[in-house]
Amino acid sequence: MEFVTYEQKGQIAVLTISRERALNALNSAVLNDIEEALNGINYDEVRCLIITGAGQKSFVAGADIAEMSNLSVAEAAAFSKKGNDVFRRIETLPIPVIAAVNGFALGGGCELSMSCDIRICSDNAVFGQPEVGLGITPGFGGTQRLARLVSPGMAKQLIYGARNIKAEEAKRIGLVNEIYPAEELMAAAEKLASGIAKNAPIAVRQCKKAINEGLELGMDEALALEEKLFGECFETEDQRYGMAFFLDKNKEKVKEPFKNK
Ligand code: CO8
Repeated sequence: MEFVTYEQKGQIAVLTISRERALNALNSAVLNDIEEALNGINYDEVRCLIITGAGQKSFVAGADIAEMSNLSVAEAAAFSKKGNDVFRRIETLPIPVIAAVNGFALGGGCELSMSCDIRICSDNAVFGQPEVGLGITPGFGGTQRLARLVSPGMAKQLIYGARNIKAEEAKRIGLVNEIYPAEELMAAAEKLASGIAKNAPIAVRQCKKAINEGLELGMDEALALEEKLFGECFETEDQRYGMAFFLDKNKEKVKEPFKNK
């Protein structure tokens, strides 16, 4: 892979978009590389994925404007579909994904971060959907995910106004969970990922499914989905062990790591 590095560190993995000379802008080759890296995840071992950008300045500064500039209607729709397919894949990965946003997250970069389960950022991060200033709409899920993540009114204000916002404002509107000094961001992301990875992996996956799929349903169906996913945790080794450990009165032993994959 020319534009993505993928590194596994025990139960967590870090996917870094690495096209620094263009502030990690997403062209077709970068999207292909992201897809290839996702194909290579070993789910028997990896329990949480972190996505970040190479360098100190940018997470991803958007889809590649040079590549897009001369597209036909059909080609543009196809490029939008390609990005949407890759980001939907990220959104529905069986394991949680953390976006460690280390600088510009504009256009497709903001959209990439929104396909992740959790966003944290550096204090120099900038978020925005500047597309209408370029004569286009957001096309990698921005119109849909921003409206769901913040509120339709706030999403419309940001998208119609093509206004970039800094980390503090992104936190205030609920777009990111936490802000860190740039040099502490990756350590914070790894700590967050490790905190997730130590929990029962089947249960964590079921929670991701319950939240993501439940948000698409009416409340009655969503609760039925929760009941099903809750039920499926039972009789697993992790459920038996997790509850038996809690109930054990003789607790001098150290809690063993959860084993299920
Ligand atoms: N595409 C291509 N190249 C880029 C991009 C980009 N999105 N962003 C930066 N670059 C390149 C620059 O052209 C420059 O290259 P070079 O050195 O060869 O001139 C290099 O990266 C460094 O950039 P700057 O010199 O501009 O750096 P600055 O620090 O001055 O500015 C900014 C940084 C503010 C981030 C500025 O680069 C910028 O505004 N970039 C564009 C941001 C943007 O508008 N992003 C949205 C793009 S549209 C989009 O993402 C739509 C997604 C949906 C697509 C749907 C498919 C049809």
